[in-house]
Amino acid sequence: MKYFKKCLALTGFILSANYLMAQNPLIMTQFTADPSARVFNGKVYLYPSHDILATPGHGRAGWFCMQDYHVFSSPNLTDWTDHSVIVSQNKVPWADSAAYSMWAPDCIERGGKYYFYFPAPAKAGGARGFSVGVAIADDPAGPFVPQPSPVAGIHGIDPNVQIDKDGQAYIYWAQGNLYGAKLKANMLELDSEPVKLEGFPDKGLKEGPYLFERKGIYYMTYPHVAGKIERLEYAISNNPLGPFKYAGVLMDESASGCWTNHQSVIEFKNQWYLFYHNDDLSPNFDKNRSVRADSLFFNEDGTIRKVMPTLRGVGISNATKKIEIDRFSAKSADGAEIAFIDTANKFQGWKTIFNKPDSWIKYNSVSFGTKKLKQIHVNARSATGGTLLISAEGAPNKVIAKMSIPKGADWSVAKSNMLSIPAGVKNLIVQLQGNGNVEVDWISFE
Ligand code: FUB
Repeated sequence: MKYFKKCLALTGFILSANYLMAQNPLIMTQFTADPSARVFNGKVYLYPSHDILATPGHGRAGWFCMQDYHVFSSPNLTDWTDHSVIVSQNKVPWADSAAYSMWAPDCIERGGKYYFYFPAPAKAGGARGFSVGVAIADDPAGPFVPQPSPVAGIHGIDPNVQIDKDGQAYIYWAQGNLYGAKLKANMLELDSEPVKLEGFPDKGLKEGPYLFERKGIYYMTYPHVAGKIERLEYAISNNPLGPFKYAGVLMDESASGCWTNHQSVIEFKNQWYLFYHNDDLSPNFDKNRSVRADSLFFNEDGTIRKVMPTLRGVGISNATKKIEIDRFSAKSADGAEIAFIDTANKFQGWKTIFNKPDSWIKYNSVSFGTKKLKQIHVNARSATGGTLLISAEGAPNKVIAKMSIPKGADWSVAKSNMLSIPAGVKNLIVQLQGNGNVEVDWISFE
């Protein structure tokens, strides 16, 4: 079964199902990139690209390889449902079904219909380079019906569509620089000549335009190669088509060296979020990326505070679900190392290795709800045997459980009664008591 799941994940053919996922990266069952997040009907919908590994005859080895799109939704930014494939290269009438280049998409609602925009190369005889297609659905999770032809007048990648307060729709795309045009109310045809958007740095590739409006300011966010790899920047305007004024860096180049980044920004339940990607599940090949989310904050003057990427990400973790403490909020400088559980199947995620005396890790925002939870479960193994102290952060920190992990080579779930029972939302600290070597996969409460 493990081998079957691994094959599905590597080839990108994961079956439609509900998956519980949280933290960064958001999706642990397949590679995801170029996230366009949207709020529809009180839920967050995520429309990412779907990276897969090229295989002989299917895509170009060593390059981006994408044959379809999935959509995911979440009511709380913690639990995500995969609604499976919504558009495939071999079901788009005009697209080259052997191109494996279904790059960054977007989706928007108008009049109760959902318009999904995606770039792809056309079949022989069509336009050269990338065109932008549209697929339409009655529900944000599909089914989506691709239109017979791409949008006339657009040659480029990374479509982004926004509808202004007056009802006028705009479409943006990239081709080295950023471009924009008005869209007709049918959302399928341009309603103005495309213009190159002005006000961005002259040098270095710019792509992935994503516009949003807040308090009358239009924020154009975009990845830009200012140095060697992409970082996220933004520019502002009082007009959806500019001219824009460069306003700063939204997120620095990734520490891991992932060459691309790609963003979207939403407000959900009174908090703003930045969705972006990194190469968490494929640190040695940055064309297999994974979507992340972190909170975004504005200054009083409307400028955006630079977003620092975290592993903890966003959302509140339910104490009764598996809490992956390796997606930590903070940790001791020494010890508490993070490593893949199985380097041959990175979709299994990470483990925390407590290998220095009293090393610790902190995981924020765990909801203990109102039900009295009595036991703690820890999936762990230990080469030495050791003891973990689990505390709920407060004043003073309170040890809520003490867990003995027996010496042994195999993973097993250790269970122990709790010493005290926290309520509400707490930050957890897991600490090795004294010496030892203890590896933890996840913890959970029952
Ligand atoms: O995913 C393929 C391309 O990489 C996207 O279209 C760009 O924005 C970059 O993320």
